[in-house]
Amino acid sequence: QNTEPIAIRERTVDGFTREFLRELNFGQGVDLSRASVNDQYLALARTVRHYLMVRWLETLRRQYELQAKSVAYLSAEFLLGRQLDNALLASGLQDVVEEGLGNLGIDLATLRDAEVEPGLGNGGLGRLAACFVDSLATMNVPCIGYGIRYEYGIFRQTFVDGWQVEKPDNWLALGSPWEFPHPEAAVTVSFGGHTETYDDEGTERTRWVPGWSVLGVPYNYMVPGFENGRVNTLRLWSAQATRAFDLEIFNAGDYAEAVRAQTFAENISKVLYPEDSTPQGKELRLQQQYFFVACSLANFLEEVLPEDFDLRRLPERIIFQLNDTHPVIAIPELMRILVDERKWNWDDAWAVIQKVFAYTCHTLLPEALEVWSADLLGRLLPRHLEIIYRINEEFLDGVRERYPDDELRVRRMSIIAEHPERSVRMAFLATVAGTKVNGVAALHSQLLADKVLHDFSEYFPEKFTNVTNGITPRRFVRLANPGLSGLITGAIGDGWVTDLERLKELEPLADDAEFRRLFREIKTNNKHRLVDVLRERDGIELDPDTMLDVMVKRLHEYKRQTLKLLHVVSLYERITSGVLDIDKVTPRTFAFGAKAAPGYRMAKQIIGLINAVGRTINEDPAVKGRLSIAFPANYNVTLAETLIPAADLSEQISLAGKEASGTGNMKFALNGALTIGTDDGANVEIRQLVGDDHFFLFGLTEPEVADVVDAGYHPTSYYESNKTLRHALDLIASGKFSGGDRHVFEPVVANLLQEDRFLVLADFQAYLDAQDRVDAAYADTDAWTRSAVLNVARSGFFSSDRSMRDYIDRIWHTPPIDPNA
Ligand code: 26Q
Repeated sequence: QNTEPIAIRERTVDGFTREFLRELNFGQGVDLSRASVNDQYLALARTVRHYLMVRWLETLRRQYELQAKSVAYLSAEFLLGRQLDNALLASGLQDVVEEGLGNLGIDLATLRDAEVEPGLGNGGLGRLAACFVDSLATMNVPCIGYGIRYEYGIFRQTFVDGWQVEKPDNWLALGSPWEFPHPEAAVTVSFGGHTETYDDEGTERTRWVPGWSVLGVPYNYMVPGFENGRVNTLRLWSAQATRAFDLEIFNAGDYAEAVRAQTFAENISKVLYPEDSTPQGKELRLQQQYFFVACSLANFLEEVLPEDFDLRRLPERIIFQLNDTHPVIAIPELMRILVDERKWNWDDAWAVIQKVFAYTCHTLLPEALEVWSADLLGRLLPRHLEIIYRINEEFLDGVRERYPDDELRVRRMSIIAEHPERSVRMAFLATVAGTKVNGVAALHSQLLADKVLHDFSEYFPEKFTNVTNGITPRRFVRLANPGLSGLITGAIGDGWVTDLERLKELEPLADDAEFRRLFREIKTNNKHRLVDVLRERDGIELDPDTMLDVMVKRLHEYKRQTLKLLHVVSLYERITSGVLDIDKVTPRTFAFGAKAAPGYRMAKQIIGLINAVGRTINEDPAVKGRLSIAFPANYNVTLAETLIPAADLSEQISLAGKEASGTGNMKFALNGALTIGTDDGANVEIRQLVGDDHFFLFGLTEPEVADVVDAGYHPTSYYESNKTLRHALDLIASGKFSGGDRHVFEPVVANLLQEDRFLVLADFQAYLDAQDRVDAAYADTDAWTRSAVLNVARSGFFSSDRSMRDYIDRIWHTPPIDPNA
């Protein structure tokens, strides 16, 4: 019997048009004359999805036949961005669709804009996961992304009087055409209860008697490779009440209680936690973590692997990559499955565990390292806590053996912390159990091994490695910057889209005046595109004839948005007080984009201050045409895609040693912005590759920071000795930006003067000096453009395809799949 998927649809304009109208009529139940934009968008998305479907089924079938080793990328966040354009690009349907819709009088751009982006992540870590699965599909590597289908993603940011107000992100309200729910494949996940031991034919075993459970329903998403026919799977889990749970209570006659139970279960995947550091230790967050990890392991072991698979061979078939500590509970979960359910002995199970997990760390801030109280863990996952205790005991036995009479070291390395309360250090657990631990940029991996996990890198030197982050050139260059893409392809062919190092071939063109002219023209066009978007989206009027200086990222003190702001305030203060001749000031637009965690008060204050300074400066005729601030609310992937290609200057100004990598920095460089930045995260590697002459470096280095802090840092001494700094801070403190009210921004000023944890004042003068160098460089348009071209030409290293190759070589050892097999 023929079980081949139905043949691919005709890839012609007529073929497409037929399919599209069919989807509109039969899928949406409307005819073209009455179809809303959303109807048309949904029909188009479903049509495109159908073209990819055969490839998806084919990929799954081939994977089942080959039984090749796969990557399971476990991540609590996948910040995908809009899907339509990427699906069109991957399937090669862009032209056909544009023409077909055009014939029907429909504008593709309008439908594109109808898509609400799935914001299932906070920032860098979630976007990285999305770039990685894109690269793996494009490189023909089998991968399943596993995560959570949050009903509400990252909040929608609005400003009320300049203050951040969060609105729920109801991204599913109009339906999501990209997901495939599979309720029949639901997995039961249990929580709570107690453990007990029993005699199993002479062996003492433990079983977990859970207190309650929920269902995990998988929703599959396509992850299409670029023009290569592979479509991998992203599987996101949604929580539902179990039948048993419901029925039991229904039968007891308590209808209200049954409905309440349902709500309780569904809460687990209700909302993404918007904190991206200083984790709060909330019970629901732990429930989320265990929920998606338990679903994913069960799914892989029971559905993806063949029924009779011998789990002793698991390392031949899978590597579970842990995206930070959020999925680390997978480690005791797999131990529990092997030891309690499959009745393996402990050592055999432990041997397999140590081969199938690898851990990526994304932070250096001590307060961002995840720790769960033993009390909470024991209540929610009693068996897992016991397993963690045993892992720790056996690990510490080894440490004692290697370092006799060093109890201090043993206490430092214990997975269990005792103070301020007994708790589990998830990063330590991941390091002990995993085959590899990696940081996300060279400097970060070095600091990880030397500082954060120093005892561990001494104990397990072979486990520590670096994989520098990357970004997908498909979304962030090819799609986001069609003008530049066309210019590049015209010059060197289109191979760069999947082999980004080929951008090197552009280097000689940096000296070609005509190429530079075209490059500049594209930048200007991108600015005009941004002008249109910001006018429409935010009512912001942006001047396209100014230097566009951009700082977009989550709001965090360590990222130092206040340093950027002090630069702006200082320029304004010096112009208005007559110290600076306005005619000597390069006209600039300072663009900010940043969400603050809702509970992070200082971050919200800083947002209020940026908006307040913006209002004052933008209204002041004294600096009109010279200085302005644009702070569009709700910076997200979609806005990044028009903002980044328009930028001239990229602000990457974190305190050295605090930003693990950064990935925005890479997106800007690849779109021809120059970077002003500290010696931090991946900036270090960007500067090394593009060259010092094409990068504005400033500020303390990481070892210098350590010295300053050790010597006792006193921000007031900088305030007292630097007049420019003093005047800028005094202007804020004077109430100039708060209608004369000196109290409003007092906390921000006081914090900088009294504490300044991230040495903003210490780096202030160096930053101003670097900005003067920026102005001088910008004045020579040709030299600036030359540097911008070289930034593009020399940044091919930052493709996430290269990151994937590094993971494969150093960590995963997944052989490539022969596309003809
Ligand atoms: C943890 C527990 C409870 C609640 C929330 C969290 C949580 C959620 C998200 C903790 C951290 C995050 C996200 C961190 C993140 O995005 N880190 C960034 O990762 C990027 C990719 O590696 C790096 O480029 C950035 O430098 C790093 O800040």
